[in-house]
Amino acid sequence: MTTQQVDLEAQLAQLQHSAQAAIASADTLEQLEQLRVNYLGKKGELSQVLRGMGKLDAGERPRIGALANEVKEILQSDLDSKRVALQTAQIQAQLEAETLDVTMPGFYRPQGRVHPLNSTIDQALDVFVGLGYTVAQGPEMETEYYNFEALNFLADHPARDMQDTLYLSDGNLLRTHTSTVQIRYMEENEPPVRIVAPGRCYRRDTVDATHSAVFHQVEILAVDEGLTFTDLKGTIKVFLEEMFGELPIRFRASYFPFTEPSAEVDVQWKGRWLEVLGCGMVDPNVLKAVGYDPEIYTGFAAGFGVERLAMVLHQIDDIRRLYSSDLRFLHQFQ
Ligand code: 2NL
Repeated sequence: MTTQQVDLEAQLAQLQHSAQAAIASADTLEQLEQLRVNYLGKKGELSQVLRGMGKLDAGERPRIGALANEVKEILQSDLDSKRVALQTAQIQAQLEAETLDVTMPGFYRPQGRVHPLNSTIDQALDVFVGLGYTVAQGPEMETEYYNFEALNFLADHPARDMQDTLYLSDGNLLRTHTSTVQIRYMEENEPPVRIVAPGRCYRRDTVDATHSAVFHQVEILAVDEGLTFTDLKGTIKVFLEEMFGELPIRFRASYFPFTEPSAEVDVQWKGRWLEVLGCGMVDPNVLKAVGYDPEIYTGFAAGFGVERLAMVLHQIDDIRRLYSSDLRFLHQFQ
């Protein structure tokens, strides 16, 4: 055996020994990959050792070559099993980190509720949507035309007074009812019309137990050929039955600028007659204002204050409670 040969054999043994030790102590897949490059890569240590084979006698090369292959295969197999071990450990660590302890106490999340004004609006919309009405909405800032003129309020009507209506400095105003939405809808659509318009309204008012400067209204409007006061009465009866259950109701003659004839409706609730809404046949002047021919079409309309209805339904004694955001109050509903 030549010294060259002994030398190479020793180098291979040394390489195998140090590589195996390094592989065994690798902690990460990145480190392992670095070791593979360092030992078995094209410019790695094994390649360097094999470069020494050029100096060997031709007869000795096969044995050293075979030995080198053996080392390479051993290291390759060590790398493979170490990689599998590291991957398994990684998955295991991840599984342990993500373990869900189903016996842990839950987080307390306070339960939200629907505000009584919104549940009253929702209830009313459900009834009218069930009757085939479409929900319509519009702006809260309005012009005098949509809030008063188109609704047949005369120029000197007291409701138009600065005392009652909130005017903006540019001459616009905050709507005092959602009839504005219905006028806008009729301008854009031909009959038949069946709409329900919920929304926030404003008035210039001193706040007390029954008055609020901001309040909510729901109005309905139907326009078609041949609609009569009887259609209005039937619709109101169905609506109030859905809201209050079957109670005695009565229609009293009344007056609104935008309906003729007009009526106010009371329900008998715990032995007392309570006024709950106003209604009537759409005034021909209102139909004309939106370009409908009153000789062909008739309509009926109704409107109610959401606060008032919610107060009757839930026996609330002061309208201000509906705006106080007092959870002790709000938790009682729904
Ligand atoms: C009430 C009374 C009412 C209407 C609203 C209406 C709308 C148009 C045409 C005709 Cl576009 N009428 N709405 C009709 C009668 C009564 O509301 O006491 N609301 C709180």
